[in-house]
Amino acid sequence: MRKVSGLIFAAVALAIVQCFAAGTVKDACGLGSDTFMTWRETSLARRSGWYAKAEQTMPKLFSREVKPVGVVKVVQDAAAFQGWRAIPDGELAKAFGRSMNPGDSVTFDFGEHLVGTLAFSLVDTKPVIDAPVRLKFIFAEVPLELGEDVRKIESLQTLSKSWLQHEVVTIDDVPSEVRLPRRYAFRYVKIEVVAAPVGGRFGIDGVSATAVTSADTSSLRDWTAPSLKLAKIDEIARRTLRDCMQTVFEDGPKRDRRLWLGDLRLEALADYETYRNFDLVKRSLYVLAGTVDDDARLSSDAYERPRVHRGACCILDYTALYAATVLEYLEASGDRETAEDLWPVCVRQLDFLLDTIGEDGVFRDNGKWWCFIDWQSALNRQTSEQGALAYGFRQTLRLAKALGHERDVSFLESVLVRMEKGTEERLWNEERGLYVCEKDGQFSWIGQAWMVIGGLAKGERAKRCLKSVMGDTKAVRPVTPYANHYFTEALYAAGLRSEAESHLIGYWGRMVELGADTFWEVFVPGDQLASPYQTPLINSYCHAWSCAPAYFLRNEKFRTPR
Ligand code: RAM
Repeated sequence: MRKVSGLIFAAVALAIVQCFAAGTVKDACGLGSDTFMTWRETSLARRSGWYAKAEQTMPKLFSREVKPVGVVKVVQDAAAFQGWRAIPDGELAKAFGRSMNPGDSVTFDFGEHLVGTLAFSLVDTKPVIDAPVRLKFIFAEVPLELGEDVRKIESLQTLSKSWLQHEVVTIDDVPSEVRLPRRYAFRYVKIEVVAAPVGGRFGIDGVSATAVTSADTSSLRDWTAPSLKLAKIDEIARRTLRDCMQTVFEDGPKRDRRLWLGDLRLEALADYETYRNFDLVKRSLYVLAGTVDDDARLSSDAYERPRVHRGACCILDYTALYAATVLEYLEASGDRETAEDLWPVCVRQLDFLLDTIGEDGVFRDNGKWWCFIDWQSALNRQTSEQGALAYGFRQTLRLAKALGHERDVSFLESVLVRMEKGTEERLWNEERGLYVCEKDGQFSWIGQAWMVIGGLAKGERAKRCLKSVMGDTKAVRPVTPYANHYFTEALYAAGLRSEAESHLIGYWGRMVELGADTFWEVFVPGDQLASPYQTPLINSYCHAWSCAPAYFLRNEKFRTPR
């Protein structure tokens, strides 16, 4: 026993020495106490406990049958989103039961984005069926996925081409009823005859989709939109959220079809204003808690199948948002028991987060993390991470207060004071009136936004940095609705309400004008083919982190007095 405590003492001493050597603020924080020493021994039990709780809150999936509303073809059109437009292609009724031959195709339009499975029947139009029918399916969220030549991406190096929703199926029996086993995210389905009995002997009939979601649309909160434009933005935001709500909050039902911490936070905020499925938030928080490794480090993504397990990504700015997400869940649902249960996870993340803040109170990339913030490749993330971490610490303090655990994390108050000082001394540029990164002097929209959200820029200073960045053509601009969400939030937080609403309408409203059924993963107004994955074919067009308007438009605290 004495030997064990001696070892523990030595380990604590070593950890403290390492903290000092690293020159981070962590040394001043008193972390590394009992909780840390007992974590390793108990982590397996904790993980399985959290996964078990996640299983207990498995949501019910609501399903509905959806029939196609038309038959379309896609044509190139420079004025259309990404240069492709879907136009009517004959009568829907005539597409059913029509004799088909190899090379023939038909594209059904379901009229709106949905997530689910496809069923159809094959009928015989002539005797005798002497060979199987081989069909190719392309499921598409946007017309580009039907028009663009996929051979162009043969050598894709980023994500797998298996994310393309393409399928080849061989059916031996005609007539027969067929349901494809995989779940797809789509508005359009193109069916092409690859091979079939010679002489037009079969046709396709009875096409229908079973759409699934864990959003109970009958529980949607009432809200009266102040204008038709805002009603439309809200409708599309809600549909985006609905289709991402499955057995966890997915990021995109087309791709990656999994739980991501950063996406979860924004989905949960929109959910509280709309469908109010608190259990889905609870389950998602528990799934993520279950991903902690033996050092208690959360994963930023989690897979549900074939069994729940952690993903490969640790995103610093996502980790900083875990406590905030727990706090918001507590405030929305009143479920104190869950927040209490997850409190140790929140505290242990501080151990890693604080490691990235220097003694001077400034964030520096220590190479141990994926610093994400946005898909903008030109972005220097220093100012953004500085603000995001400060926000994470503030929300951890607020959560501690709500749960009566202030003493566990009281050191965060002085960390924040140090960060405020460091920000002022090292990152503020008086001449430009905004925050810049140390190495290259870069300044970005999202960097200012996080400074405001993190409470490092307050009052007039907050207004000034946001206005300065919007007025400077050299500023690095965000490329995702995720970063645009936080920019909008910062405008509201700084009291720039009409600018916030204009930004929201300008950005999400532009997607509406371009025909969005659901809001997209990436949207750069001047570059509709922008993609972090080398090709917009792999982009997701119903993406969790884009559902923010439902939160901003419906939540009382953002309401612009008219
Ligand atoms: C992509 C997805 C997801 C996001 C991560 C960082 O894989 O778009 O939504 O959270 O990146």
